[in-house]
Amino acid sequence: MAADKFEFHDYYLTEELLTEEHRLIRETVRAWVKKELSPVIEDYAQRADFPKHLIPGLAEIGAFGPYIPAEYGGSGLDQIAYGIIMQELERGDSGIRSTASVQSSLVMYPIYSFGSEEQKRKYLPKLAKGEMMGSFGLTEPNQGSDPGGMTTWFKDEGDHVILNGAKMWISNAPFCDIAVVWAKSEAGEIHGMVVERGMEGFSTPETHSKWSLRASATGELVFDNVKVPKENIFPNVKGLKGPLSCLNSARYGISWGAIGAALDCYDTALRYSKERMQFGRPIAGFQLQQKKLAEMITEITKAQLLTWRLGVLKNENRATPAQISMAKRNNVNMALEIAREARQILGAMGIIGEYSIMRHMMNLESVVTYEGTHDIHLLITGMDITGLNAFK
Ligand code: TGC
Ligand code: FAD
Repeated sequence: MAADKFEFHDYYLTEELLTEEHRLIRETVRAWVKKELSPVIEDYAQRADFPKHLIPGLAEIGAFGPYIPAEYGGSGLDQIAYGIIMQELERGDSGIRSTASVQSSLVMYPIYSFGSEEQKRKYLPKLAKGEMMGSFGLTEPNQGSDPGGMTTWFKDEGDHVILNGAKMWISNAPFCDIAVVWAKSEAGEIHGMVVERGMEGFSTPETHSKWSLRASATGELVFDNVKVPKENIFPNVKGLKGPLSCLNSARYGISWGAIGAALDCYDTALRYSKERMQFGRPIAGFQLQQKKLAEMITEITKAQLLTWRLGVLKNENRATPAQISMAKRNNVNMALEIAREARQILGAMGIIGEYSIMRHMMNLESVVTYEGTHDIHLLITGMDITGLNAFK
């Protein structure tokens, strides 16, 4: 990949809305991405390999559980800081942001919010340090947008349960040490539990041949009569609202992350268009290219403002799930459209790995689907504004 020349674009001076601490975090993560991630990411994506050696560095910059209190190993930061970290990581690659989102919002968050004191002390400090990596199993082969119909189930056997079923499309599964798994009791109630690698009957086969998120490891979680101690079940939640609450946190982070991918595509296209000469002048001087670039920065600016406001509401515990859906849907779609337009500005050069645009575009095809598809988030907004449920 060509040298990382990324420059941040902040048309409405949103940096002024941040605290000194936020800016410091931004600089730290940005510098780490330039030094550690950018030089290797294209090679890992081309080989469809996850750069595992980056895990300690991610932990060091505080990418795992930034808003988890320090007593459990987190950094005790606010929600805007979490968003900034996700944005800077996704500026580098959505797959790396995915690893951090899953670890923070889908593994540490439920353990912190729904776990017993023993579970918190056992898992959270190691997860924060990257000494233990987690995955989150909600989706199944036959249940994607409709997770309430899951068939993974467990049977009560006194001091333990016996877990059977399978989860599919699970980020981090192939290398995870633990999995937060959502399954139904014999009574049909959804519960969450921590399944540990090494438990007999638990396997995590990798999913191959992805054209998207190639530098992120995706796989299945298969449970064949797995004996899970009852102390691994979350005591403080039951029902679909358990996993859906985790999604609120992850979707919020993605709404920031997608801006990072969009900024990287815009920045690359802007620089290229000023350098690339055709018909005796830089292509940036042609009105059609200016239209593309002007629309890109307009959409990025709108997304930056939307997301900053959402962060303030989240800090005040006032962000609703429907507001989060709106931001996830808008920002990921915005980033995907910018990636497509930016690719065209680079002409043929846009299709090769020397530039990051095509990788971002392919990654965003997963981001627009996972954590609730584009259509599902539209229906959540529709339900919120009309009071009518289009799902049932
Ligand atoms: P519904 O009957 O509406 O709700 C069931 C219960 O859940 C509550 N609830 C929520 N609670 C917290 N946060 C939310 N966002 C919530 N949405 C609903 C609801 O109040 C109710 O509570 P209660 O107490 O009455 O029982 O549920 P439904 O079955 O009709 O489904 C609604 C729907 C379609 C919106 C929901 O299921 C949905 O969001 N589907 C999309 C599935 C999804 O997003 N899957 C993501 C899997 S994880 C993933 O993709 C990780 S990618 C990671 C990476 O690499 O970054
Ligand atoms: P489906 O639900 O089958 O949907 C197919 C199409 O139908 C979509 O366009 C959808 O919008 C549309 N549709 C569905 N229902 C409706 C409706 N009611 N009205 C209108 N249209 C509808 N899951 C996890 O649990 N953990 C993970 O870590 C995880 N990581 C992932 C990583 C990757 C790379 C990918 C691609 C997925 C991951 N997922 C994960 C799964 C992801 O959350 C699901 O793919 C997603 O929720 C959609 O489910 P589905 O693919 O089964 O699509």
